Amino acid sequence: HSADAQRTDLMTITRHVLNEQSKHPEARGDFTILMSNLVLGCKFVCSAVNKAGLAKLIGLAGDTNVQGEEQKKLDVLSNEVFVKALTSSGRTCILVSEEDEEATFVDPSLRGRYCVVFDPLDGSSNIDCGVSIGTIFGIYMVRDKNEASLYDVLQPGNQMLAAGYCLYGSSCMLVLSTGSGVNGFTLDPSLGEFILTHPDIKIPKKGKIYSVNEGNAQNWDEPTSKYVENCKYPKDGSSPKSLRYVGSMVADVHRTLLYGGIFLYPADNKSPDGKLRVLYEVFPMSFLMEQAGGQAFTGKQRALDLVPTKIHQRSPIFLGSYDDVEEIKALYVKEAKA
Ligand code: P6P
Repeated sequence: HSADAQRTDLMTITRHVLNEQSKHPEARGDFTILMSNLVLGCKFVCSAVNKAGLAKLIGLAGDTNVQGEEQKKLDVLSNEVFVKALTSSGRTCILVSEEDEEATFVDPSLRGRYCVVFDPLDGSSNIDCGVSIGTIFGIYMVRDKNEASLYDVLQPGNQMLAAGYCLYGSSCMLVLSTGSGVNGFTLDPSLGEFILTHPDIKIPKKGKIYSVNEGNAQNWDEPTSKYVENCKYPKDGSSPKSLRYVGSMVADVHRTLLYGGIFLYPADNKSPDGKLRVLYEVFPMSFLMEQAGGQAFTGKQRALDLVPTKIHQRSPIFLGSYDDVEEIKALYVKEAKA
């Protein structure tokens, strides 16, 4: 295309998902409807997050706002918006949210074939200081919507049909994979549309950045300690890696995806399963990394092969550039054999 033609050939996320759907002749458009409701939720959260600071400024936050309503915390508000948007889509059956202790089983009259696991506003403790935050989601197909049970969401990540995140940062970016590669869409606020800006994202095979909370170093196990040591004092004479750690998973993973490198949230002797949640943090980000040519490892196995037994279960996670994860994997494998 000429640049001009490209500019007028708007590839919105809806059009992109429709194109993807046309590759599945049996598809009935349900996934497209599901995605458009998920996207609506992201647009709402993007707008609410951008106003949050202002809301605080004009005193809307805290006890009551000008309508005298109780000002909800952003993560509670975001969760309500996603639950309502997904339920009313008529395409979902079970919802698992970081904000809700129990899974939501959609009323049978409104049930569809998809199960959505999500963190509506991950990293929300960072809002007040203006650090980027995000929504993370994964999508499973229910076996039988009339016999829906927790079993349908206690599935390994390798059963996910799609996964993605929305980053609320300097721009609002939705990164999505439906199983054939990873694509990035940027919200154009003047159109209210997510436009394809990063087609077919591939993570560099090896990176120069490691991303971990060094404050936990005294609690790390041997393989993680050795790996991080080698990032800082390379034995092969190569230059040390840079440390970049935002403390907001979506921001750290997005940078890793685009620039390469490795993101680590290891187990430590205080939290043997690490901190990040399997269903709606570890699986979606691992799915995206593999689709982009990277990999994701728990310290024991390929992350997507892990079979969860509880919906809020945690797991250690090492994800990012293929070669970087391969290095730490070798250290864990060696320890397992010792
Ligand atoms: P720590 C944010 O609270 C979060 O859930 C993730 O977004 C982030 O990667 C992680 O926790 C940061 O945890 O222990 O390094 O502050």
